[in-house]
Amino acid sequence: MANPSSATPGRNVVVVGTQWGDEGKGKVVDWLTDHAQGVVRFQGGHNAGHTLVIKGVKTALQLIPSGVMRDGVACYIGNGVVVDPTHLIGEIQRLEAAGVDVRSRLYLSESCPLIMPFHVETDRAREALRETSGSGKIGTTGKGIGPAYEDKVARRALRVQDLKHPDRLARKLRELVELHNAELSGYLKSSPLAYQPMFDGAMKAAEQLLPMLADVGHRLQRAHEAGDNLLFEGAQGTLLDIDHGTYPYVTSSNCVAGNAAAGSGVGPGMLHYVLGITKAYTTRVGSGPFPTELPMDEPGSVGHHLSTVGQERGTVTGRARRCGWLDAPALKRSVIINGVSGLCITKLDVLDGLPEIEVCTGYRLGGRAVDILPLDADEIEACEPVYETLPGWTESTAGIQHWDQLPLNARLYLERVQALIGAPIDMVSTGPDREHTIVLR
Ligand code: 2SA
Ligand code: MG
Repeated sequence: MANPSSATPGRNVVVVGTQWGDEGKGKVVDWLTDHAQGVVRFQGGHNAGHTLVIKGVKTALQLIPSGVMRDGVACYIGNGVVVDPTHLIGEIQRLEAAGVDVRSRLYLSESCPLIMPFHVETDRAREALRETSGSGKIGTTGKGIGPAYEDKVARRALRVQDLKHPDRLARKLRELVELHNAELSGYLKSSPLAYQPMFDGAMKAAEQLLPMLADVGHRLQRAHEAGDNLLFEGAQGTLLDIDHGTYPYVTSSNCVAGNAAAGSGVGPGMLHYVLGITKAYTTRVGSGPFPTELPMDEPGSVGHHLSTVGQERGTVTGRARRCGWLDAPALKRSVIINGVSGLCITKLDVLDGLPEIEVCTGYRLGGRAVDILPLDADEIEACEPVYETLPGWTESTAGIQHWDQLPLNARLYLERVQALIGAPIDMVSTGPDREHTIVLR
């Protein structure tokens, strides 16, 4: 399928970030949902922040799939997602207050691990310790994501399905509270947390969440057989993937397209097209190597331009995102790992008015030329980017809907990027609204 928005029944699309997150996946998923009957989250948790602008009104989603903003679209939270029950209920209620029906079409996998208050506390206390000990913060979102995935891998996590069985929940929770309190009040020098309020909170959440419990993988299979078009919505980005990212400056899940199957309970044969979302430049929030990073403080500098015009602040934490030029060797790796079928370039309009645009085409590393992002974070840190300079454009690209209407230099920039990365550009986003979209091919 050449076009990600093809309405061929039963054709499913995976949307993944090819950089360090915040590529604009939410907007693209919402736009593609015009042709989809279901949207699936398969990893991450409420560390994600997907900002949608619909008719000028901004909505930020964290845990609920971006398809929720289209009436009647089914929303699935797959087993690969870590769920903070209190947060999920709050997010549902905020959407309901804005007039969006959620409960009748949200399906929550009963296999999702739960994020509990001790995970949040541990996440924050570990970051504080990393800072004071000088080992360096990861810059997590402080939502308990890492510690919750640790419990999953250690085979002791509470899962959504435990909410159905109060006795089992109580037994597992007691053990977990004891374990985590030992770490909290031990070397983390933080306060231990009480069991009872946590148990009561979980039982209260259960009342609200149990009606949405589902066997998500099986439901997706049946929806697929009935001809539904499904969208698998990635969170964070490939360079934050636990295995393939800039480890240890990564999140704790697999963000790559391959996990769309494992994280939702379907077979890989159900994934037909992988859309890689790529910002026309690069941003990163949190610590870790970033070869094309630019200084951002000085008004008039390119870094300042990208940060301010691009409004580069974390949706969840409000942190300023680090900004830099597009990094082709990093994208090349993302294209390979994800098996990208086509790219969607977002936020092109942010480059409007820059006299010159640089693209990183490779690195110098210890006297060698390197044309793909290395795997070792220390080596990435030591990479010196090699740039190619292209002419900018003075015209505004904001809101343009047709390729032919883009300024010539903008088209030349995109064509050069396409050639460097090794994947076709199938879409371009020229603004936050649904209509600000160019479809190619
Ligand atoms: P965590 O909390 O354990 O997942 O953090 C580990 C690293 O992963 C990064 N990370 C993110 N990077 C970009 N965007 C994310 N979502 C929010 C957003 C972030 C925000 O959309 O803006 O509001 O700050 C996201 N989630 C996790 C994180 O910065 C760490 O580097
Ligand atoms: Mg985001």
